Amino acid sequence: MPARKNAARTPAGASGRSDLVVVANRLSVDRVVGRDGSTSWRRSPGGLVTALEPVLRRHRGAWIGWPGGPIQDTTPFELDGLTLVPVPLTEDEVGEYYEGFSNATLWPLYHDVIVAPEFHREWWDSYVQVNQRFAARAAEIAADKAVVWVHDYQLQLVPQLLRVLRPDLRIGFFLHIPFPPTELFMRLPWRRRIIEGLLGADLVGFQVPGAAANFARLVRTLTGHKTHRDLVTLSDGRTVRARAFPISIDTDELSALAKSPETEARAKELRAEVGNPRHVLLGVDRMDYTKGIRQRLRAFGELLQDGHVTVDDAVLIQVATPSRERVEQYRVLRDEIDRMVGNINGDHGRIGTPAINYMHTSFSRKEMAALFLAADIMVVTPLRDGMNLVAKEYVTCRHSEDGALVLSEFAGAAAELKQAFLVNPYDINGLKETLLAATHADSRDVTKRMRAMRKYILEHDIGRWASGFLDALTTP
Ligand code: ADQ
Repeated sequence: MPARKNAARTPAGASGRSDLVVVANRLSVDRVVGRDGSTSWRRSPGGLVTALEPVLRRHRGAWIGWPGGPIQDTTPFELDGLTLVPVPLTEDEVGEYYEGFSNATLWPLYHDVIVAPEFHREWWDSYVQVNQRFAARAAEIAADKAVVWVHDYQLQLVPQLLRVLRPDLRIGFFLHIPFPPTELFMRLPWRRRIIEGLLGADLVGFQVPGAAANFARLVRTLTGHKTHRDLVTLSDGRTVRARAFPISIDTDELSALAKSPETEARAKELRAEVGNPRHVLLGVDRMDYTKGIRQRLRAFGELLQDGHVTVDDAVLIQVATPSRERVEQYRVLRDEIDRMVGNINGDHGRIGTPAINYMHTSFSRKEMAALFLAADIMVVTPLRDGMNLVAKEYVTCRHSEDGALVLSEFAGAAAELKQAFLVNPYDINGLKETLLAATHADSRDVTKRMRAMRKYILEHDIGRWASGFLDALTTP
């Protein structure tokens, strides 16, 4: 394997074990391969990493995860005071555990079966095998009585597997995506194993209270354990708490970016680049069938078709970063969205002024902040979403307290951002009306809504989320 340039090979602490361990499908760093074939690591820009890094540093923390790609080296290494512990996956496991069971079984099942989940026994076997590997690695890395925080749907068996190996640990689990109602979850052939896997934790966190309630109901249905409010009591007397901890973003960092004169200038430039229409509408999503991109385009296309708006009134910037392209449904979606955009632009655009400025590009945080500043109306229309951070990012950037957020009722964020223009994205007429209402809204109404949402978001940032979860986990 080529040399790593910026990583030291010393594991955390004198014992080499850590008091706080995060276990997630992906490591918190991305591998960068240089021209000479040497590799180095770069911190990935996500909010989770930002939130957890300071806590991990304070606690001699370690982060366990798949480094991405075919790397087979498992030696822990240090980067910026954090111990990183790679868990390798074989190519078959990437296909079966990750793209298969995680992204083509659990992801659609947990998102209202917007597309049909596939059930394959070999995918499940691979999921079990990889969860065992993560649990075994966490058991080696965690110090005596350490706190271990497991993340997301790819690793739902880890809490129980880890508890068997290390009953001394305090184990937390957080699910970033929705948790489905009983009627849907019951389809899963391995439903009981998943619930038992999660019950290995002391604290199971969800994005919204409804997800925690779904979990409690499934616990009663599938295991017969007693539940009372957020408390599950197991037959051996151990208790598990299941509660909502709505995730947030690093508001300090983003709001500083949005306030910089450079970003403001870039936002003006962006508006000019799309033809200085009266209203700039913006959509930013991973290209995913859960995000309601089709419905958004249909509504906007019909508004142009009906003559309610022209490209002088309103232009849509739609950023859709390609994602999971080896999963069939995602390739189908991308083709369909590409075609819809082509049709709408062909019918309604003018030379130099397309109705939709459509990009697959991945942007820097700075450019994202400029896009949020440039947009009068942010259109967030998922059919189902655990939280949706884009909605929170838009609100954070609007320091002049203007800008309308059109937000799906089915995003976790809708439970907190109650002053948004809320929509049911399945209702195309309703969506059209709401888009028009947002464009015609009185500026005092828009400011009132934005002020209330900003107050809430700035008080509920990612740091508060992380410490809220860890406090609840470590306080008996
Ligand atoms: P995602 O489904 O990935 O997250 P979301 O919460 O919107 O969805 O987060 C996407 C992130 O990627 C945002 O920070 C956004 O700014 C960024 N992003 C999107 N497109 C980008 C682009 N083109 N360039 C640069 N950055 C881009 C999952 C769940 C969500 C949950 C989060 C966090 O599906 O429901 O909110 O985890 O728990």
